[in-house]
Amino acid sequence: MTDLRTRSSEVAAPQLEKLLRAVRRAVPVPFTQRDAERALAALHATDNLWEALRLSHVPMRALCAFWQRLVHEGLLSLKDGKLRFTPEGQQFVNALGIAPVRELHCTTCEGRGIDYQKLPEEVTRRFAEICRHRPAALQDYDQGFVTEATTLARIAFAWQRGDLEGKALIVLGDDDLMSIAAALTGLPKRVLAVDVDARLVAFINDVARQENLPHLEAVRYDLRQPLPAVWRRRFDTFMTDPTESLLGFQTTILRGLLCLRGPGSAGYFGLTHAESSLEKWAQIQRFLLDSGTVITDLIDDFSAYVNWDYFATMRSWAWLPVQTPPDRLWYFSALHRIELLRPVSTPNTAVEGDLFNDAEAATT
Ligand code: SPD
Repeated sequence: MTDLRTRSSEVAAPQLEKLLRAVRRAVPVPFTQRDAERALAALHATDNLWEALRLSHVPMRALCAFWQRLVHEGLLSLKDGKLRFTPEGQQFVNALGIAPVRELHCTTCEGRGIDYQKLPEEVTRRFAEICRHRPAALQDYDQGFVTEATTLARIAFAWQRGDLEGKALIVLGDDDLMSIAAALTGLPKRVLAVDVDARLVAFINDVARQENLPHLEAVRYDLRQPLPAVWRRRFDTFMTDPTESLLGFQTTILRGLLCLRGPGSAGYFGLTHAESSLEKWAQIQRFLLDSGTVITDLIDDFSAYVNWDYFATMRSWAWLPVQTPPDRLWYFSALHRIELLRPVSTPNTAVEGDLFNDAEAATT
């Protein structure tokens, strides 16, 4: 006997196929059936656009095209800036058997698996005070810094993994002020921050002087240029949070790898779903393996980003079905730790081209 649910899923499955084809025609970004299911599950859980973005774990460009398509098909309404299923849309997700996204992570550590409050209280207090005067995020360099809790949690995590205490740390691009948080612990024997942004270099060096952190230094450096010989194979650990065009990402990681002493050294970076499809994640994972590293840790949604004030000029603003300013944290990234297995043999040449944009870039 064919029940109502079976009959409606016979209609819904081809309708989903049609939606997938339309999105794939509209944008040059991978969009899988599972992406569509994740996006529907998020809309099942919230009617807030920014919350739905966070929960979907789908590249923003494809997600926005999907939302537009749902509206076009009469499955989603946009009344009062809210994304709500129409009765037909509700029937559609029910027929597909899609459950709402569930958030079951630990509320104490916010799902990071690390308690940054175990850092000395003085570190968190001084870091909070320093951050009050930090430079604003600049769109030119795709800056967008993480919450203070995130930076401290990254440092606590690296400490736990043995990548901080007595080690030499380099931070490539440091609007998150990881170098300062690391130096405040007094654990690393050396902390060097390199950044193209002269404001950040001056800020970090001022903090080093004012806070009496003699092992902390910042130097202006453009990652497009070959890595200076004085930094090659001099560090045990690198940390970075690269822009996510494939070229920008690979350039940053390759410079980081060149800094490492050799096998056993470690690197940390973040990667989002908002600007990187799982196809890009796969490309990056292949690149990491081919570069002689292995991923030892991957914690999704570890890093939460403070809303930058250039949201209305980022390229994804025009894609949104409703132009409503972010009213909560929505941009998150997965913390990755990699460890070097073999000596680094990558070339150290200058890089040309657009480091900030590829088809999936959304917040540049
Ligand atoms: N454009 C604002 C956000 C930029 C953040 N860049 C780092 C992304 C995580 N790898």
